[in-house]
Amino acid sequence: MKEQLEAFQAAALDTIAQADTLSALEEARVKYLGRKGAITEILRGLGKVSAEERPAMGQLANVVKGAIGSALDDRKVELSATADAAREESEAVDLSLPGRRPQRGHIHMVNQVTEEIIDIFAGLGFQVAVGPDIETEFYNFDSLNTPADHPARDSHDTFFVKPGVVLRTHTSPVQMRVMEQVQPPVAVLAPGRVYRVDYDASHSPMFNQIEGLLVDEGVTFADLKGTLMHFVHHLFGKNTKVRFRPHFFPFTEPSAEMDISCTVCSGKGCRLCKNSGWLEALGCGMVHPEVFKHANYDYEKYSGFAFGLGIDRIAMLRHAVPSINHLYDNDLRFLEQF
Ligand code: 2NM
Repeated sequence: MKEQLEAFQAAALDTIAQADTLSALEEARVKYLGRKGAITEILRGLGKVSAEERPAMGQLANVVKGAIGSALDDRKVELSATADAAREESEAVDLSLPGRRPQRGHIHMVNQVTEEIIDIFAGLGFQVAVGPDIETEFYNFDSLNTPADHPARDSHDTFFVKPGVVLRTHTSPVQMRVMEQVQPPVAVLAPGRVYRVDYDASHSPMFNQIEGLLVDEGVTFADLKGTLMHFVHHLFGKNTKVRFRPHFFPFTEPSAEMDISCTVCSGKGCRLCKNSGWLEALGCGMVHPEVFKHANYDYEKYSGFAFGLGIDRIAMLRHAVPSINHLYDNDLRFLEQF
């Protein structure tokens, strides 16, 4: 039995020395010292050993067990250290690698154009005013001289929140609210989101508008023209031509639409301007006396001009964007280009 134990120890120590992973080592522990392991098997043979020899054999068995146990412990310490070192190396940070540039956001193209337009009018003394997207029919229509039977007021053109309450179809109600608060002179710009029931390549149910309003004593259509020409020359360049065509709006009289010479062909005729040489830019006019009545302005003393333009259309012209919906789909592959 002594030889058996010695051979057993030698085999165990050899296996332990050769175990090169923690799991191989655990396998060895189970094999030699486990409850169903080889040492148990040998100790069972102790019964057949003579009574004189038994204590010595028992002692030897314990020595062998102890030797294997401490060999296992020592090897475990070694292997753990190796495993730690390997993990440290694989997880090490290479400080010489170039960093990853964090993605940086930027101002949306529509808001960039809004800010440009505001800057131009701010240079003329206009101030920015804002108001709610959800408006009463009174501020959105009635106070702006738009009669109850006007086609723009039906649910085919206007989003109704509930009877008497709409999503504003223009930012004019903002100007109305300003006029209620302050007496002339006023010069305000009202930028913001507006909503209309319309959806195709050139219409989005939500779009952005800027309206302007200037009221004082002696304001004329010549002031309107001069102001808008200054604006166009600064936004599109000094060589841009303008023309005014008579139009109708309920809240201005007279009213006009202003065209600018085509930004692509400078008026020679191209696909963008449908060979006309002109692009529709904005609507404008002299504020209707009925509007001043609602504002409690003395329409004998004061006169004023107002205008409104779609920022999206201008942003599209600027960057040759084929569909307005590109502006609002929030596809970063598109937006990041501007
Ligand atoms: C436009 C065209 C013409 C306009 C009128 C007013 C107000 F409040 F003074 F009555 N604000 N904006 C106006 C006038 C808007 O958009 C095409």
